[in-house]
Amino acid sequence: MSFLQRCVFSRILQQVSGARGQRVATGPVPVSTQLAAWRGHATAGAGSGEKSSVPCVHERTFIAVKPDGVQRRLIGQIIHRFERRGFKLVALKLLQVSKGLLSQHYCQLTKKPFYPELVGYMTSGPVVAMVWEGPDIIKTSRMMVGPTNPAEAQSGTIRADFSFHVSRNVVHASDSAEGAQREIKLWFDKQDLLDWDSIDQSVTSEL
Ligand code: DAT
Ligand code: MG
Repeated sequence: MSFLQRCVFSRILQQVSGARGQRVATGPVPVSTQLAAWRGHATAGAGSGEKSSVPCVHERTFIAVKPDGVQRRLIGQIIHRFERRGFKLVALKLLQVSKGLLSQHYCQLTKKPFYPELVGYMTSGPVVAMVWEGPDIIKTSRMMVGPTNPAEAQSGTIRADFSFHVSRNVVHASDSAEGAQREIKLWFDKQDLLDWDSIDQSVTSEL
C-alpha cells in the first residue's frame, strides 16, 4: 500500500469512527456535516424528505457452497456475489458434512426418490457453510441463487451462471425465515456468529 493510499484509508477510518461517536480528529469538514449531506442524498429519491422504502430489517440467512462448487473452485466467486451486493458475512466454515447433519438439513426431502443421490452428492466432499446478513436477505439471496433447477434459472443467477443440472446446482440458500433460523442453528454454534460493524453501512443503507 502506498503512502497516499495509507493516508486515504486512515482518513476514511477516522471519519467512520467519528460517525460512531468516538473521539477522533475530524479535520476541516466535520463528519456530522458529511453525514447530514449523505442523509439528504439518501432520502432524495424518496421525495420531499420522506423515508426511503428500502427495508431495513437485518435478517440472517444460511448459504452453502455445495461440494461441486468447492471442487470447481467457485467459493471465491460465490462469496463475491454476496459481498458486492453489500451483504455482510457473519460466519463461515469449511466442513465435511455427515449424513446425520444432512438428514436434519433436508428433513423435508428424505422421502423423495432423489434423496439417496442427494446424500451421496452432498457428502462427496467439503461444503462451505456461511451465514450472511442484510436487509431482506432471505428473499434476495434466493433470487441471486435462482430456482432449484438451473435449466429454469435466468442468466445472472448463480445457478444459471455456474450449473446446468438440478443434481449439481452449486449452492444452497434458505428459503424462508423459519428455514433460515433452523438451518443457522443446525450448522453453527451461537458463538460462531460474529456481530460486527461494517464501515460501509452508512453508505449502503439509510442511516
Ligand atoms: P432448493 O435447493 O432450491 O431449496 P429443494 O429444497 O427443493 O431446492 O431441494 C434441495 C436440493 O435437492 C436441491 O438444491 C437439489 C436437490 N433436488 C431437488 N429436486 C431434485 C430433483 N428433482 N432431482 C435431483 N435433485 C433434486
Ligand atoms: Mg430448499
